[in-house]
This record gives sequence, structure tokens and C-alpha cells, in this order.
Amino acid sequence: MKVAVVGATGMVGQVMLKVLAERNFPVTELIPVASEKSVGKKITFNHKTYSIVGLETAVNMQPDIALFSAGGETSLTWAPKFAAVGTYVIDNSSAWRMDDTKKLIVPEINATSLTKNDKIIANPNCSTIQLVMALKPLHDKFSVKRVIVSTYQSITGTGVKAVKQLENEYANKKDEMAYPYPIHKNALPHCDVFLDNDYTKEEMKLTHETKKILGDENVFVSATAVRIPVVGGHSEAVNIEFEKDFDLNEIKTTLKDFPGITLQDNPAVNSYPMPIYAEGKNDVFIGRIRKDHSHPKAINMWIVADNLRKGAATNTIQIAEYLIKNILS
Ligand code: 11C
Repeated sequence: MKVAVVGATGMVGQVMLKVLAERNFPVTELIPVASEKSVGKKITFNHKTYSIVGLETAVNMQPDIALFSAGGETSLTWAPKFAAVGTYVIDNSSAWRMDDTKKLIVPEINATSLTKNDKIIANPNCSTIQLVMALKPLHDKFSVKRVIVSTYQSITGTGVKAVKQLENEYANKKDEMAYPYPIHKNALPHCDVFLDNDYTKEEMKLTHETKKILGDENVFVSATAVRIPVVGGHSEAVNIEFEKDFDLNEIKTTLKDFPGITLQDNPAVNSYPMPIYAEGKNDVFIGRIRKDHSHPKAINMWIVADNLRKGAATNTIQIAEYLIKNILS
């Protein structure tokens, strides 16, 4: 496969290269793509050196697959140009996610909906992916009615500038800031921009994308997204109300049996998921599963995943693997 990685020098792009190598993805030719200022720079992939090229050059090289993580504007302009030369584009930005003509894919949940005509495929937001991984198997069995989620999000979700801000704050150094306030020793109830309804865009992504991935407009999600000074992954405290009665052990077994989920739930030995241990792993970790003592049909749980992996690069590459196995072969 001729594979383009668009945004190869960015945080997600770098993890994409790592995950492609780790999973022995069948790359015969890598096309690393980045903005004009990086064109000509060298990167190493699988012990070979490649030169970074610009978008126009990459389109002309007609890759089989292009993995995009270069922001919404770049995707809106360039994904159709790649699609026009026959490339399958898997896009990490929010540009196409809620477009009715595009599919929003988490492979464990809905990859089978893909056909050879889906030339631009959307990868969901990181905080949505780890949430729907838990919701899907439970929705199938117990019918999810309402979800209340509070996120504790890694600064890596904002990008290099935010990581730099935290490092500068550790070092007591003044420089350009990614956030309107300090992030060291702080918690910002503010991920992405505020919308007219007083929610943030990140919070509304959790609402809208969840409905689309589960294919059910009747699943209601109310979210509060919070940025914390952590780098390993996003954490979520989640309250789920079901239509049906449930047994807590069945909930745990259902989650444990779902591909891509690791259950880490033994309070007796202080076992629960944490971003420091999820970092660098591809699974979604779930723990602190308990009945909601204030509601007979609800539970609480804690979900953690590496936002740059299952929340971005890994999910994208899993989609590409599905294409190779089922559509491109
Ligand atoms: C964050 N979830 O942590 C965001 C990053 O729509 O793909 C990814 C934004 C997106 O701030």
C-alpha cells in the first residue's frame, strides 16, 4: 500500500507512524506530508528515510490510503482532491464527521457499514471514541437512555503548544500560551470553543457523534469537558441510565468481552484505570463500575484511553486495516 500521512510532523501524525510500524501495516511506500515549512525535511520510518512532501505532490503520487491529521481546513480542501484520484482518506478532524454523506467509524462498532464508495471516512473525536466503546455493547443489551459524562482531558488533545505551555509553567518560563489560563496545578472547564448554547464544541461533539456512531438519535448525552495537566490520556466519569433492568455482573462481562476493552476493576486492590498507565496502549480501560445508588436503572463507571492512540492514530489505522482486508483486497 502506498500510504500518505498528512500532518506527519504533528502529534497525532507522529503516533500514526509509530502505530503503522508497530502493527506491521503493509506500507510499500510512505508519503509523509506536512506544511510548506517542513517540506524537504527527512523522517525515518521502518529504518528508511523519507522526505516530507507538500499536499499537491502527495495528490499527484496517488496514494492508496491517506491518513489525515492536519486540521479541519486542510481536510475540507484536500480530502476531496485525494478522493478524486482514487485515494481512500481517513480523516481525524471534525470536518466531515457530521456530514450525512460521510461515515463516522469506530471499527469495533460500525466498520461493516463501509463500502468501496466511502472515499472519505471520518474518525471520531478522541473523547467520543472511548465513550462509545463502552456504550455500544451495553446499548445492544440494555438500551442506553441517557449518559452524563465529565471528562478529564490530556493536554496532548490540544497539541504541541499546550504541552509547551505546561513545560514552561513547570520551568517558571513565560511564553505564548495555548490556554487562557495556567494549566499547571489547574483544571479548565473549557475544551475547544464555547458555542451559543453555552456548551463547548468538545461537549457537543460527545452528544452528536455518539448518536451518529450508535445510529440512535434517542441516546442522550450531556457532557462537561475539563482540561487537566495530564499527558497520558483522557479520563471520563460516566453515568449511564438504561431502559432495561440489568445485572452488574452482566455489565462487567459484557464490557470485558467487547474487543478493544480492558476491564480494570478491583477496588479491593486499588485497581482502576489511570492515564499514566493507559499511555502508549491501544485499548480502552474501564473500571469503578458500580450501581448508581440514586437511580435503579443507572450505573457509574470510569473510562480511560490514550487519546493519541485509540482516540486518534490507532482508530484511524484500524479503519485502514479494515479497508485493506475487506474492500481493497
Ligand atoms: C481535545 N478532543 O482533547 C480534542 C482533540 O475534534 O479531533 C481532538 C479534536 C478533534 O481537545
